[in-house]
Amino acid sequence: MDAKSLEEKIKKLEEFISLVPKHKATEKIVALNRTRLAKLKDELESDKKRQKKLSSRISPFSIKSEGIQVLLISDYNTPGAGKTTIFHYLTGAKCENIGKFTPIPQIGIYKFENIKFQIVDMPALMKGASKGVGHGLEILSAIRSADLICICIDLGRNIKKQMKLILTELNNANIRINTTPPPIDIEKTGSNKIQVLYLTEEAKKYLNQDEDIKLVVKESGIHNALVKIYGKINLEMVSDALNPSIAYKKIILLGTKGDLPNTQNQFDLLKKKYENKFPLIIGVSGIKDEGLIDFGKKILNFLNKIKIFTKSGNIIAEPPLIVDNDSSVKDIALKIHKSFYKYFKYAVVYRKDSQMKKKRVGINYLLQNEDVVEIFTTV
Ligand SMILES: Nc1nc2c(ncn2[C@@H]2O[C@H](COP(=O)(O)OP(=O)(O)OP(=O)(O)O)[C@@H](O)[C@H]2O)c(=O)[nH]1
Ligand SMILES: [Mg+2]
Repeated sequence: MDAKSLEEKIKKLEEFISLVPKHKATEKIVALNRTRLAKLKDELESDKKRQKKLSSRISPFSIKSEGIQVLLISDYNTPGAGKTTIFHYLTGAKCENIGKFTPIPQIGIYKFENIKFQIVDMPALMKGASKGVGHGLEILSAIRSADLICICIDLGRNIKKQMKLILTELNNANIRINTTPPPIDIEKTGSNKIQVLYLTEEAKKYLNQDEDIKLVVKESGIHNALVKIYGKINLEMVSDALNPSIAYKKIILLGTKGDLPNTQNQFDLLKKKYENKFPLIIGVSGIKDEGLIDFGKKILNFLNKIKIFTKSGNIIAEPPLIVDNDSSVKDIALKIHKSFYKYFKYAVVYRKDSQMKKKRVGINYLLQNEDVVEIFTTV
């Protein structure tokens, strides 16, 4: 009767039920209280769900993505690596937070040639982030869904130490850097056996590892599957392909505070030591703004994206569409609306700096950066 919270009521009731002597006379009272207990537990469960829903709705870490999402991250240090300074430079947001620790993500828009990038200034990663330290799980989960991650490395501090902390936390969180998912597809079947198909010449080189590949698949608890291999693999990649929690992310390095003394050596070291894993390393200085002038162009290149304009009559639509650099007319048609694909008749492509200038093409025609496409349909 004294119990106030739901948890307390449940605890007391459980105690009560366990203490009541079980015989005919108490049978009913126990049964009634058991029902009451079940109801209270039910209430508690829906309470928890409601709270979770509420907190996820208002969590500053649940970021609605807009345009190409770019996250700024770094290790935790005082003073910081310069994320908020870069955020301010790119988005023009108010700069009163520079030099103060950023505790929750700050979101702003950076526009480059009418292309929208959503820049997110994240709180710094602390040691143990992958175990939940300092909102680490929320930060890592945001990293998993971003289009591009910029690791900011303070060139005025020990580079290896900063890189080690960040790479360790990313690795613990199963985030793979600048690699594509392994060329393996695993489809579960009802056939009660594991069959491996080697679908390219490169893949056929692994025929002699057939048994090992099957063993790794079985180890994950799958006993009936079709494993399709399309290219160069190893057993680790097979086990990666079986692990849905692995995320493959595009990541670049920004060496910050390039205006401080001796930072050229530090930048050279950063390049030498990490350019294998990070093909794009940019030196920036919040004071001179070097390196960030063409930032949009650099990152579109790095992400292998091209911009395609669509045209209808005499009007070229703005902003352009941003698509992968191996996109065809079909990808554009589908991106505009599936009816453009369904009722596709032909397209006209206008290409600058080419003899072609204007060409009538089919649905599988491959596009180039800055092409203008006009699609004609049968209806
Ligand atoms: N000399 C120099 N100082 C910089 C540069 N960029 C940032 N700073 C200074 O470094 C300090 C930290 O900068 P912030 O941009 O707040 O760093 P942060 O990464 O956002 O820091 P946290 O939010 O605490 O993780 C500030 O005092 C900045 O003025 C730069 O390019 N050159
Ligand atoms: Mg900050």
